[in-house]
This record gives sequence, structure tokens and C-alpha cells, in this order.
Amino acid sequence: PPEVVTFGETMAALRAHGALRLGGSLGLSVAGAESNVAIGLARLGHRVRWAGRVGADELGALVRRTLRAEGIDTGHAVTDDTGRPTGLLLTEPRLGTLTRVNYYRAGSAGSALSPADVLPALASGPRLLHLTGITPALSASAAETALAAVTAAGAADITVCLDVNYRSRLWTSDRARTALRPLLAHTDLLIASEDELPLMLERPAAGEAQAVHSILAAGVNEVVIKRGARGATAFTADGTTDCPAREVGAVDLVGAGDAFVAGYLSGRLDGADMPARLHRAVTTAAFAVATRGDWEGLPTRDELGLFDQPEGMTIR
Ligand code: KDG
Repeated sequence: PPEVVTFGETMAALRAHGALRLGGSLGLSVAGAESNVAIGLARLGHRVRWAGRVGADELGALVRRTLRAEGIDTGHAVTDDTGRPTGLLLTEPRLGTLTRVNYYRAGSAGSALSPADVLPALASGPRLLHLTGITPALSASAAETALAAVTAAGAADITVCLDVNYRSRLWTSDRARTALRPLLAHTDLLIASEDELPLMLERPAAGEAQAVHSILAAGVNEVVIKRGARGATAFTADGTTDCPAREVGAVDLVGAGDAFVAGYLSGRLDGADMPARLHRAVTTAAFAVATRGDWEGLPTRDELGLFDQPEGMTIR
């Protein structure tokens, strides 16, 4: 049985080499925050299950095939039989590492996710459930699924990890706050970037320390703040742990947050202490930013040490 269960929408991803309006060739892959985390964990040797809905189309087959090839349990993935297509996203690199993402996912199979799709995937009693704040943005039934899943996990003593992952192209911050706040009561581990923290608060806080304090007071055990090139900080009742980012030439930042989550959760599943968890998280994130694509460059467990090799070295 899997150690980790995650669920969400995984789409086909078309990646352009420059501005989309100029046309030209695109590379086809898949993308989805939760399946990025699943791939990261599977590469590090963890048993992971992904649940979600794909269309009865070639792109749905691509999603299933890719996740299976990465060693992820897709036995609970549902194929939509009502004609909804697999969602699609197009990315265009515009300026250095600045990338524009265009979604074609309204009415997609993935957005029609329902509690009945996901709750059976939890029945085997994994150690951890991971979800992101993207799912409740997709539809009323997807929002209902997120709440049902964290509630069921709480009742079954499964650790719940929520990555806020705010997507302004999907909803407003007010709608996000209304949907995400009720998840907090069932969340053990909250992961957010600095700018996402206010979305989890009822009222604005005076600063980060106060914001984190009120989230811990709401029953969350660990709050991990991602600071991009400035590293990360974890807050628990025992104190605060800072970790700098790893120095790396950045080529594509998309997927870095998911890679961070995979590294962090991997360390946590291994029973590593907080500094070691954060160190693995910033390492997997560095692999993601140093390579093109959301998940393609994520490391296997034996590749984690590559960052400690001298720069420019060729391994023969
Ligand atoms: O974190 C990367 C994701 O944003 C990307 O894979 C696509 O899931 C995605 C989304 O909804 O933005």
C-alpha cells in the first residue's frame, strides 16, 4: 500500500520555446502540482498513489502513462465517461525565467473531481495525504472533494499536508480564503510561499510571525514558508528553523515549489529532523529550477548528492 496519497488535476502541458503568438513547435508533456509532488516522491523511493480524473482521450492516456512510468500507483485514477476532455496548459518563456502559463481547463475532466473519486484511494490508510489549494479552485465538486478528503484523513489519523498554491488565474484571493480556511482545521502541515500566508488568515496579521502564530494556534503542527532564492523557514511549537536555498543557475522556476514539497515530505517520511528535511527540500527545488519542465529534472535518491560535486565536473 502507498505511504502517500495525493489527488488533483493533472493536465497535458504544451511548452513553447518563445512567445505563443508567434507559433512554432511545442513540446508535449504533463503538468499538475500534485502529480509533480508524486513524481518527486516516487523518484526518491517512496510509494505514492495519485487520484484524479482524466478525459477518455489521448491526453488522458498520456497523463496515465507518464505517471505509471514514474512508478506512481494510478489504480484509483478515474476516466471521465461524460465527454469532458483532459485539461491543457500552455507555457511560454517570456523573459529570462519569467514564464506565462495559459490554462485550457474550464469544464475539464479533472475539474469534475468528486469525493467518490478520491475517498476510496484513502481507504488503505497511507501515512500522509497531500493536497494543494489548486483543487478547491477548480469547481464546487472539487472543493467539496478537498474538504471531504481532509476530513476523512483526520478521522483516520492520516497526516494532512496542504500546499496553498494560490493561482490568481483561477480565482480571487477572497474566494480562495473562503474555500481554504475551512481546510486548516484538518491540516497538520501547511506549506506556503511568503505572499500566500495572508490567504490562510481570517484577519490581516501585523507580520509573518503573528500570521504563523495564528495558524499554529488553529491546530496546524508545522508551517513551512518557501522563500524562493532566499530559502525556507519551518515553524513548529518547538521553534523556528531557517535554511538557505542552494545556489544554482535558474532556467525554469515552474515546479520548484512542488519539488520543494516532495523533498520536505520525503525527509519527513524518513524521520529526518527539521534541518535535514529543509535541506532535502531546497535540494530537490534546486534540481527543478536548474532544469526545464515542471518535474522532468527531479532527482532520484542517489542523485541528491550531485549538488555537492564541484561545479563543471563530468562524472565518468
Ligand atoms: O506548480 C506547478 C503547477 O502550477 C503546474 O504543474 C500546473 O498544476 C498546475 C496549475 O494548476 O497551475
